Amino acid sequence: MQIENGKSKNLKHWKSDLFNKESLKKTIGEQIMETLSWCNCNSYREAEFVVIGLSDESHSHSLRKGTSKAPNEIRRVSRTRDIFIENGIESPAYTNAGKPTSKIFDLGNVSRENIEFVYTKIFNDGKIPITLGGDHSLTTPVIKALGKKYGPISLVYFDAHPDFLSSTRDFYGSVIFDCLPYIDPKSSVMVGIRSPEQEEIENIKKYGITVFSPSDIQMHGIRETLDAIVAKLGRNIYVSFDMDGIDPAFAPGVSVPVPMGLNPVTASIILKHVVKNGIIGMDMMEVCPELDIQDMTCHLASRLIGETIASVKLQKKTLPFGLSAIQNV
Ligand SMILES: [Mn+2]
Repeated sequence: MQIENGKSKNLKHWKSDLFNKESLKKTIGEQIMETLSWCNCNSYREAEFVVIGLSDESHSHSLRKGTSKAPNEIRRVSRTRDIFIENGIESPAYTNAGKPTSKIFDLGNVSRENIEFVYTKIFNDGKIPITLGGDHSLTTPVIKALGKKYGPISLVYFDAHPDFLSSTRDFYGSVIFDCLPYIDPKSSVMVGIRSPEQEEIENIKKYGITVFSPSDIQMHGIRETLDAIVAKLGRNIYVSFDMDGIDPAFAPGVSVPVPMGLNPVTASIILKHVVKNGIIGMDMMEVCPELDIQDMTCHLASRLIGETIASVKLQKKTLPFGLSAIQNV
């Protein structure tokens, strides 16, 4: 196995005594200029969440290219928009869910062929991976690695498209079908779906995944939607977030935009609600920085990740009046 920047290192030499920022990056992760703004520790060993960039789009069929640049761009935008400098001192901008109090470490970027090794390692070390994609097909090897360890996964899939084709495999349109051996469809949900193909509708019915379209959510309201989603979910929750689930008015920088999508507040409320009792991992996929407008999609991706991480351990927090209403959604 080779690392992405061309240095030929065998990952089996990734020993636990190398788990500090510099040596770990030399050993496994591609050197990156900046870490995600939410990252607050320099050591893999003490981290509870591990941010990993997957800067690959080789299994996308989209005419709009550029998702491989998203991990580094989301990091860069996150640091310019979510950290303020006051008198030379960095001041992080908190989320609606408060200050992320967990230990978060940015590992850098990892190549597609090293996904299984890296995610299995992260699992074995009891840490939670937060992935920056990349095209959505990269979710498949991540879910495979985690599913082999955890058993069937309860998947929460934010997307405009079901990604449930079975006639073509191993690409960004067949993620759900490719992951079927590792997920429990009956306890999995799709949120934001509004552009399915006939074959995908048949697969959704056949395997019994519950779908919440943006119209469903608007018609039934957010509280009823939250109850319906939670009623479906099981253990081992994994959140996969395709930024095209959000309306292109808010997230234009994606590879396959579809109008009439989720608004960011709705998406963040659902996110916060489904992750609050714990997740086994999360990914943020399909951002296309070159097609973005004033970095708004990259910034939103960063904020949704921040909301998620800050929400996972909300139970112990006391928040100021006003924010607590958000906490208790
Ligand atoms: Mn997708």
